[in-house]
This record gives sequence, C-alpha cells and structure tokens, in this order.
Amino acid sequence: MFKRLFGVTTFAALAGICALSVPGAMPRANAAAPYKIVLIAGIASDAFYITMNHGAQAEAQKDGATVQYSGSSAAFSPSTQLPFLNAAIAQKPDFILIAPTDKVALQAPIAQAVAAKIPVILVDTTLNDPSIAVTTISSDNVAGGAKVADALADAIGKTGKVAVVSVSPGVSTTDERVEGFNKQLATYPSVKSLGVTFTGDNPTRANTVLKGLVAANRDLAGVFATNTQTGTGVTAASRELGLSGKLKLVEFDTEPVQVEGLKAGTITALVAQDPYNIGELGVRYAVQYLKGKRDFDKHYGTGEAIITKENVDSPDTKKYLYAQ
Ligand code: T6T
Repeated sequence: MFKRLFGVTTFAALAGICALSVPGAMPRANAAAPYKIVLIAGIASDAFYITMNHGAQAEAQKDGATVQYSGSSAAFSPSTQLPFLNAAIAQKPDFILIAPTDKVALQAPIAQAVAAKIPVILVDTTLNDPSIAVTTISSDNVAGGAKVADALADAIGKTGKVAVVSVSPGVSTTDERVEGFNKQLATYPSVKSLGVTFTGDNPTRANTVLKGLVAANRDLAGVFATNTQTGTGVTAASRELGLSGKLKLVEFDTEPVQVEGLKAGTITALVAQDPYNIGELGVRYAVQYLKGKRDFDKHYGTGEAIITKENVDSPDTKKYLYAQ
C-alpha cells in the first residue's frame, strides 16, 4: 500500500550530521531477537503517527522485531503521554522509540528509561538535550516552514496580512516550522504576520481561533496551520465562514481531511512529511543498535514535499499521503 516511490519535488535531503557514541545507554544483557520495541506516539489517533507505525511494523517484520504502538489518543501533551512512557519502562522492552510532546517536560522521564538500560531513539519531535538518545529522526521542519512562507506569500500575491495557528510552545517540530516560516517571510516586505496563536493541538480550538482572527482582521489574506490537528480546525472554519479558496491556507501534513480540503480548493498547499520512513528508520536503527552498532549520526532527516491540487493524484505523491 505504501509504495516507496520518489520523484515528487522534495527539498529536505537525508542528512547525517556527525557520528555519535552514546555513553551509558548499554542495552540490557539479554536483548535478543525477536527484539521488543515500544513506539510511543505524540498522540496515537493522529494519522501522522498511525502512518509512522505502519512503517515501523513493516520494518519490524524484516528485522526480527516486534513493535508495540502506544500513546494517548486523548491529547498531545506531557500529562497524557507520561503514563504511556512509564508503562513502557515498567515493561522493560529492548528499545523505546518516542515522539516527546515537550522538549523540556519529557527530558527527565526519558532519561529514566535510559538509566533503566532501555535505549531510546527520538522520532519526529526531540528534546532540549537529545544526546541521551541513540539518535534522532525527523523531517527538516525549519526548511519546511520556509517553504510554507514561499507558498503562502505566492498565494496572496506577495502582499497582505497573514497569521499562524500552531500547537503549543515547546513542541520542537511546530516551533521549528514557525522559526523557518518567520525567517523566510521576512524576505517579503509587503507581507505582514499577526504572529502565532496556540491551540493545544485541538481542532475545535483551532476552528474558534480562525474565526476570531477573521472577525478581528477582515483583511486577513492567508493562514499557516502548523500540523494536522490545527489544519483540520482552520480548514473547517474557513469553509464555515464561506471563505473557502478566498482565505489562502497552507498547512503542514497530509491527513485525509487535509487532502480533501486541498482537492476542494479550501487549502492552497500542504507540506507533506514522510512518517512512514521515520518509522522504518526508527526500527532499523534500534535493531542495529541492539546488534552492537554504535556509530550513529546525531540526526537523520527524512523527506518532505509540497503537495498541491496539481500533483496530489500523481503516483509519486502517494507515499506522502497519510493513512486513515
Ligand atoms: O505534524 C505532525 C508532527 O510532525 C508534529 O510533531 C505534531 O503534529 C503532527 O503529529 C501532526 O498532528
């Protein structure tokens, strides 16, 4: 189902920064195949992490491992993620893959896993100090944010007022997207940003925020929604306000609801990630570590692509569309 097709214009190359030997995080002596890996999502009901799990499961079958998909479906937050991390540590798996929901709040709890001799790879989001992990795997979120700025400025004719709707401060990925967006937007002197409004990754709150922004700024020309959940709410609000296609939306991710919005013309462009590949690489590197490899790069980057109404149905785009 998930063809490994390339050809879509991608702009984040695979990147290795430098070799890293991870002190102290030796696996427990009895780590043996089938290796037991726990994958802890930021929010388990999210199409991005569901797709990441598909890649992890496919790789596990090849590599003699099992992957237990875990995480809260209630919210994307440290308070809902921590019980799943603590339960995973108590299970004593051979390895944990985790998308930390906050780069500060999850630092000490994840260090507890490492102290319990359970090695960790950070997938998607990261920590303020990722050196406790074997490695980190994610999209190039800063570059992705910059691409959003170009697409949104282009969509509004390089002049006018825009706004950003995001998740929460401390989510490394969406923070980096905004960083890249703001830096690139500064190259468009006639485009002004109202700044960022946070919604806690809650589509209902994102819907209300968008309606408030429009009510207070009748000349609002475009909006950047930094992920699936904020995009879902913003897209629905634009449609409910009768602004579909008039208020230009550029969003991160390609969950099915967003793809529908793209095809309907409510969304101008999507920046797709490759969560399937993040999941594949997470399991591959975990098994390599458990078999003794130590010279991992600090970070591995996965691909991204700009998806538009014109290329959304092309064969090369299929791998960038998230599962239900
Ligand atoms: O955008 C993805 C992910 O990269 C981000 O860290 C959190 O939000 C998503 O999961 C989509 O909801």
